[in-house]
Amino acid sequence: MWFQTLSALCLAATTWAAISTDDDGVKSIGLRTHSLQQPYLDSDMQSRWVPLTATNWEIEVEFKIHGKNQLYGDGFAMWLTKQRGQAGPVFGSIDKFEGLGIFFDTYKNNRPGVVFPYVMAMVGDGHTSYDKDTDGKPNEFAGCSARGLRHASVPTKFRLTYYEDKYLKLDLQYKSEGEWTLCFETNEPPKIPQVAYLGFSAETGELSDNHDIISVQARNIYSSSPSTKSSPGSGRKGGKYTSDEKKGSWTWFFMKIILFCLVVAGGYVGFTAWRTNQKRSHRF
Ligand SMILES: [Ca+2]
Repeated sequence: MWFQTLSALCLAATTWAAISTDDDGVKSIGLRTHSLQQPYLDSDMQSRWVPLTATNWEIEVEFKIHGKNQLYGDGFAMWLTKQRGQAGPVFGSIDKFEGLGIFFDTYKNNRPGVVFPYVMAMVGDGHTSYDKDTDGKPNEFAGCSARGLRHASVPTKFRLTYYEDKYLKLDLQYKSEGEWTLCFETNEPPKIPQVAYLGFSAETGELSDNHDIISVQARNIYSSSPSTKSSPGSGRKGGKYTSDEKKGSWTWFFMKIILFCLVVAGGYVGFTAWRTNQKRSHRF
């Protein structure tokens, strides 16, 4: 009876483990306040700057950069900054920001030998200016070229994954649907302000273009095992993440339960065999 109860408990534990873990061993929960999809209830994106307090998160954005003109610019940005929705010269947002900016730069001001559109991350300390004349080169944290990002034949998306103190990765989808191209990944991520506002901005000037944010899906991630799968990208910071040191505390927890169950089951079988032997020896 006792053994049956224990078996049921073990089964429940393994079933639970199977349900709560996805292919990559990553558990996550959607952040509705940080997500946006059709039908849109508010038309003013400027009002959407919401504080992101999650420690580990993933933000997936579908966007579309398009227009009729031969010459176009300048691009758009996603922000995770201490500042909230203040207009300025950096892709429409405030300069000398504190936090992380991801720029989708469609107009090459001056970066010889670099293919545009260029996607890059800048980590602002609250004092440093973005250098528009060189497309942010002096303060680039990481980045990649993405030829074909504008007017792509498939829905264009980016996915930014962040594990505090461990990992930052930017993936892009613009070549074919379902194919993610690594832009950059690093296991030395920047410090993001404790309260950082998630927002978007775009800039046009003498040149114009359309920068559409179609959907935003933000998720809180609970696993500590970032995916190590990666395709070669032109990321500046290599540093492949190794998940050996922390293989996900939940997986380890269930492994321990299963091991415990195996030991108990083994003990029970041994005890039964011993008792049967004892009975036999009593008989003779
Ligand atoms: Ca530019």
